[in-house]
Amino acid sequence: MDYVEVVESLREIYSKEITERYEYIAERFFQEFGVWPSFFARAPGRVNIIGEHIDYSGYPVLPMALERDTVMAISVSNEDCIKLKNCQRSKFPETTLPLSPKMSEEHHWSNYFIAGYNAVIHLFPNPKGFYVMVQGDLPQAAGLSSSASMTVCSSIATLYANSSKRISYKEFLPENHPRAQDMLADYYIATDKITLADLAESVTRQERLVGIACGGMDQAISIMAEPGTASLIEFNPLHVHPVSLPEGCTFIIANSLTPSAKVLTQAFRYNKRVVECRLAIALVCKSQNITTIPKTLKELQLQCGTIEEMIGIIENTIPKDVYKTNELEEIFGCALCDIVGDIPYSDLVLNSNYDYKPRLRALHCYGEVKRVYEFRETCLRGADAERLGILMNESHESCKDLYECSSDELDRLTSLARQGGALGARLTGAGWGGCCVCLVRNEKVEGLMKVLQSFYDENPFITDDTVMFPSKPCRGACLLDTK
Ligand code: NG1
Ligand code: MG
Repeated sequence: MDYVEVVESLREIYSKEITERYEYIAERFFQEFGVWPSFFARAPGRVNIIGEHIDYSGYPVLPMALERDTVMAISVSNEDCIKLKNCQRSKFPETTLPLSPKMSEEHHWSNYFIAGYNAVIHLFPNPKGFYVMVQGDLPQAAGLSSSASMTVCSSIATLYANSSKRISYKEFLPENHPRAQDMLADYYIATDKITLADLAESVTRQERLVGIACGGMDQAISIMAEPGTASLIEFNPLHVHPVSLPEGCTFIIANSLTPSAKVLTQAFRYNKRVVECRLAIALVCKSQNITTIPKTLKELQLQCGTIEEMIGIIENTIPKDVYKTNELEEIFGCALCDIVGDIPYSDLVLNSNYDYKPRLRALHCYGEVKRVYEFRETCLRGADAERLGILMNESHESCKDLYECSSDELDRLTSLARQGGALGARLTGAGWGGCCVCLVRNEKVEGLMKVLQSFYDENPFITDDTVMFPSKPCRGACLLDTK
């Protein structure tokens, strides 16, 4: 495959800016490896519009994919290894991986590459070596899923590098098909080796090995997003339903500039939330004499009643806000690890925490589920943007007070946004820092951005457009190839 051909066809269909980015990555590839890349893979980050911290409880979420993404340039080699480099080499040092790589115990960026690689490599008995140059334009630890965009990108790059078939978008989509523009190879991925839903689930399982007992929202939206719409994502089984966003409105993403370190800080707070949800389930089971403890709040609800009824059940059966480890062990008559031991990293959580808040966490989840459904219904009816804004504000309050995953900066930024004309504003992603998302009428975008700018004026070093930008729903991951 000829790189010049790739770039020429990119020029035909992409804007100058996008083409220049790919050319830059290809040139860096050539400098480092002495050959040109034969194809590119890209996978987007996402912004979650509503439905926070409920994917791992089995409930639907409503994100959209971003234009910002991770891009990989690839060329298959004759070597028995993967040579992995990043355009930002000081931040992401290069490494060489064997064809059956294991994640390193230390936090290294290549673990995310390995997660995506290992999600698909079992499909190929004789894996091939290849060269990879990575470049991404998503801020890290900002709640925009830079991690999933990396794992997804490496999974489709690995699939394609190892597949013997080469395909061209021109061959399998009629020229005037809207998706022909994307030079998609995902039709191939879907029909030949693995379905997109199985791919998303496999990447999620692997990403958990990096240190987080995460749900599957980020990987699913990065793979399955359709251009122009947000998605309602349901789990078990995975289903993605397009959701049209209100016309005449824009979503603005604004970074609180405090990184959201979910794995390493404050007693593994993300994983702690997963544990607390399970403790809520177990407390309800105890009081209702249910002997087999379901794994998710959704499975519990399916046994006990409607979402509305669940809120009452939680309020009645989990009377206190805070429980100590020994209190819980007394109630259950066993060690906590017997209740939560199957949750990844629960041992680390249990070793460093003595207070748990199962009631508040479960109340957030059931309340948030109601908001997700209402948000979607409102969009289906042609969208009452004001109501959507209220739901987003309520979601933020619930994340702040019940789930305790906001931060002072996020609270300040979201209230500034509301003062500045946003219909609604809320943290997005795991929280504890990172970005917020604001819904605003188009005619008020400029005014809102001016008001939000005052948050950044306090920090004279911030000039780039990664801190605040409008976002449109973009398509999911794809491969770019021309042969
Ligand atoms: P972030 O931290 O935004 O990538 C995390 C989880 C999601 C979901 C959200 C909270 C990962 C990879 N993803 O997203 O599954 O639970 O938090 O809604 O950790
Ligand atoms: Mg992430």
